[in-house]
Amino acid sequence: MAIFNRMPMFVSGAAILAAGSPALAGEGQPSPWQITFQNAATPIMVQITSFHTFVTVIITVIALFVMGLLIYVMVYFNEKRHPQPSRTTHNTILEVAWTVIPVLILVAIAIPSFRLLFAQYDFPKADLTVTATGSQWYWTYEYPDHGITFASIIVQDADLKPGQPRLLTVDHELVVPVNKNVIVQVKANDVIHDWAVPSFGIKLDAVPGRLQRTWFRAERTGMFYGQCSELCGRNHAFMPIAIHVVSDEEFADWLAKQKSSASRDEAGKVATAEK
Ligand SMILES: [Cu+2]
Repeated sequence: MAIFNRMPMFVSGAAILAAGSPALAGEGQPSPWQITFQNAATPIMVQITSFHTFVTVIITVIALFVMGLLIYVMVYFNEKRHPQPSRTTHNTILEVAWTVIPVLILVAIAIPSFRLLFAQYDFPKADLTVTATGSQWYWTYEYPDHGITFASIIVQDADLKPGQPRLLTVDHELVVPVNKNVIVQVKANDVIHDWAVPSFGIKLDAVPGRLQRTWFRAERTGMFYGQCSELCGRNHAFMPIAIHVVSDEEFADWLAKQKSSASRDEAGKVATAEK
């Protein structure tokens, strides 16, 4: 029977749940059996996660309360037990309560909701500005203050090195310093794409002819992955976003290396042009 075939899956799922394995969250990328958000790597994602938990608790309490009322009514006020229905139509206290309490609940949700919204749109002073441009089907990154531009293209399965996640690894990842405010300008060349990085709490449409902005401050070093999140055509699933968060020194080294290779390319072009 199908259900028994699936038993091992249920059992291992339960075992993971019981163990409270960190695999349930995922660090910088999705993980098997993940049921929660990826671990937050920015203050905004910390805020999103706690807002989500807060609202989930409220929803759960309301759902249980309504279910309890329904069961209560079905058990104690069914036709068998109550052949003569009550003729009560108004109860002022009850009516005030079921109006005021939901209003208070909504206000309690609105306050942290707006606080989060303002935090997302309150751009700090930029330590670094990068531009992400979506094209069918890859991202181009630009560091306008450093004159660096490069395309970031998916690595095919056959070319993956050990430890590199499938469908998320790119040839040149976006490199940013840790604990620095990075402003990301997002745009598109052809159709609408979407620059999304779950552990940073970012999901922003890349719209042709329009410059959108978001920001993040990564608080840990490491690799953080995302994917284009707007259906953009045949290879929509194959234009991942990979961000390498590094220390200040590593970032300075990387910048220097990029600049020297860029000037070498320029020199090469000049040399070729002169031939
Ligand atoms: Cu896309």
